[in-house]
Amino acid sequence: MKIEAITLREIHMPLVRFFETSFGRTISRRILLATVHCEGVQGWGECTAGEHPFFSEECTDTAWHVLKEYLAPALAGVDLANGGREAAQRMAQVRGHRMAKAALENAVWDAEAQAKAMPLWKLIGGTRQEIACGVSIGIQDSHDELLDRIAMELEAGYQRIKIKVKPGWDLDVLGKVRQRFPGALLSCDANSAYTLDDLEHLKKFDDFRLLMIEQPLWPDEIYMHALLQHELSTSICLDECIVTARHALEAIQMRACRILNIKLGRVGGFSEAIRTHDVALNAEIPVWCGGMLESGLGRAHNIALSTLSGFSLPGDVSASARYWKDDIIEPEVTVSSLGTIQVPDQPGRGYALREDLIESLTVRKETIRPHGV
Ligand code: OSB
Ligand code: MG
Repeated sequence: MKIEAITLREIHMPLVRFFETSFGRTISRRILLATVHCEGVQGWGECTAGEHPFFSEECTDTAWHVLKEYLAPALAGVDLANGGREAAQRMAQVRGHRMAKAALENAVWDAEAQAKAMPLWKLIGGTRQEIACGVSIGIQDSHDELLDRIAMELEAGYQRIKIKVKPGWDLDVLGKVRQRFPGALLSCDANSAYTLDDLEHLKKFDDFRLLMIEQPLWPDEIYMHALLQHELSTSICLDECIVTARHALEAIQMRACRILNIKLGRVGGFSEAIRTHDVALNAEIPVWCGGMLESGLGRAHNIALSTLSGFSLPGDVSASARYWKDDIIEPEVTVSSLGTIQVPDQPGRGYALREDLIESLTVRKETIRPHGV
């Protein structure tokens, strides 16, 4: 598959409601999209970097720089015999910048699925036609607001509730949530807000029958999570500190977690996400697909990823309408009253792009062509 040119663009999309984590509040997204133009087919990928380097080192502007100066030039004009996997290999000279790489690699997978007229989820080896959905609910202005939101999402059918926690928004909140929703499948995500000095405090999380506590400690630390997991009965799920399949293997061997969150951007694209999934499946560690407040494009790719057989827990992949007034895909992602998404059977990602809407949301755009063309 020949990459004739690559278009990068930045779109601005206001969230229907703010989303707050231990590292800050997001009210509007600046999202980078990459389009690979290949012999009449356009593959699209989304960069999941945030507006600021708070979740990880990457942000919208570092991704734009690295995509424009290094990653797009590494692929423009190249004939990829082995699709997305080869795209990843050709970008490997750049260290890190995984979310930037994933935007391009996933665009190549998207193009390959269209060129082969097969659903993307089948191309990556998916096995299920329906995926289970949970929601991630941010820190709110009040406890009552949070309880109301949880009630609403459970009523809508979502199978698992995850709440964000941080020092000062944790034990009291979890206590109230448990009291009001004793039977809910409940987890929490700290986004690295604690240290091992908080050990006695973190042990109290065991009182709430949580499915998991996600990434309680440092974003670059696996071993310390192993020490903590040894002290907790609640399962730890790692997010931030697993950026390769090797990390997943190390974490599993160290018993640093019993569950893994896999994000396409965090690990650098479909090929590493599939390898990470395979490592977990082999070790019988359940995985689920995380979210990064994606537009419909990234959401469609998350749905495809979630069809791999090891994704046995409800993910953070939920309905478009929870994030956007108008999503950039057609149809929007909808969730059934049983908390599931039906995986589309059409070729490619299975959701058309609303290109006029995308154009109207675009604030910058640049096309990279092969050298000398
Ligand atoms: O840690 O999973 C996370 C959003 C932004 C950055 C990090 C995370 C999240 C979420 C939201 O939890 C998941 C979503 O609804 O897309
Ligand atoms: Mg997380």
